[in-house]
Amino acid sequence: MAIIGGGPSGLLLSQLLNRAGVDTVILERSTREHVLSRIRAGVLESGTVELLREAGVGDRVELHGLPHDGCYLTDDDLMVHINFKALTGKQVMVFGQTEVTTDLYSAQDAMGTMIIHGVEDVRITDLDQSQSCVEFSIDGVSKKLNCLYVAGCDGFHGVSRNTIPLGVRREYERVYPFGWLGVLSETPPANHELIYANSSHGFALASMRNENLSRYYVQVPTTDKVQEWSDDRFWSTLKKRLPSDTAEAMVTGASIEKSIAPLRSFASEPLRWGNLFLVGDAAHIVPPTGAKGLNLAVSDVYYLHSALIDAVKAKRSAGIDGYSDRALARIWKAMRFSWQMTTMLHRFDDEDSFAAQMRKASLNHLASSETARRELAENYIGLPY
Ligand code: RFL
Ligand code: PHB
Repeated sequence: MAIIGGGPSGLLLSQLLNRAGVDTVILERSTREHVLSRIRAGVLESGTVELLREAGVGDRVELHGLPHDGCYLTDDDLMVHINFKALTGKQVMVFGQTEVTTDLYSAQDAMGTMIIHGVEDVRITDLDQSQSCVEFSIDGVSKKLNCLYVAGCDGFHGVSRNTIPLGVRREYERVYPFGWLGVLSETPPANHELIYANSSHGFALASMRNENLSRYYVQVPTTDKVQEWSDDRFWSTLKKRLPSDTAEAMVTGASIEKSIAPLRSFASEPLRWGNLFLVGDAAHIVPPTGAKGLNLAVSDVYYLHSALIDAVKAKRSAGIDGYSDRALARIWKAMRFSWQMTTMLHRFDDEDSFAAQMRKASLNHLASSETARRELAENYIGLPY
């Protein structure tokens, strides 16, 4: 198997395949240091944690992950508690994507998997033949890799998706008119559970990595540049958006990372074309408001790894034939949830006064209806595979 992309999807898929005796080669454009320095997801569904365990990389999540029983959605000083544990019996785990990726690289090294960093000009060919081919160059030298199947795990800006002819591909997209400015700081978290805050000033999120490492986000215009955001400006903006008690008590400090991510919903269908399978961000993007991106990449891997093992080891094709439809059914539900959370919690620049009232009403409804809270909790902790 050729796996394009050494992010979480590519690494996890490779790890699960290797454990079942299927050989893989991973082709990654960036250096390992670069992949490991990208601060991204922080919330893992229990299904994600279970699959990491099955892949033999569950020890550190278990030891250092922070199990969360709930989270808060707020509207100025109104705080609505969503008690996942009471409403669904499940929890989520707060554990950084960088940690997951670190563990996967170590496990893959121990397996002796060939991971080639710094690949350029990747081209996938012969997808309709019994053997396919991936051409690439490394240090200016052209190489060719023959394989049975190709997994496109190369993220939103990768090459795999565009290998599928335009006439076959259907794409769905919504680009939101704002981004998230994220800050990592060595300070204790503002609250013991995550706070998703709606306010008249815009959205903010208070998250964390551990008891002395906080992760915060504020909604910003897509045109903003990181250099325009001093630490002081960031903290004062964040404080205006969080409930006043939390803002007053929170500890601030120097940022150790600061970046802006645009928000979009995107899906490309189908996920399979000949011997090529798309996985994770290569096929779909959700706005981070529902904490679903990495978890969706993992559920794709869940469906695909067993299907590929069946195809390679037992020559049974039912699994790979059904992969696209099976994965997309779950993907669209997570797309809906992420879009709904985003719409409910963000201020749109050109919005009318009615829109702000709708957001307030949604939060008031959540505050008064256990049914509404359960619906949110069921989606947040992760729909069944
Ligand atoms: P990745 O992580 O983008 O990895 C793809 C890899 O492919 C490489 N690549 C290529 N390699 C070879 N040839 C090419 N032509 C290539 N083109 C690209 C890239 O260098 C890269 O290493 O995709 P993957 O593996 O599918 O993983 C997806 C997740 O990274 C992503 O969905 C999450 O980070 C999204 N996300 C969140 N997800 C959650 O489940 N919970 C969260 O709390 C959460 N928070 C977030 C997030 C994403 C964020 N940003 C920055 C968009 C918070 C933020 C701010
Ligand atoms: C994070 O901690 O980075 C994080 C948490 C929850 C989200 C998005 C990002 O919904």
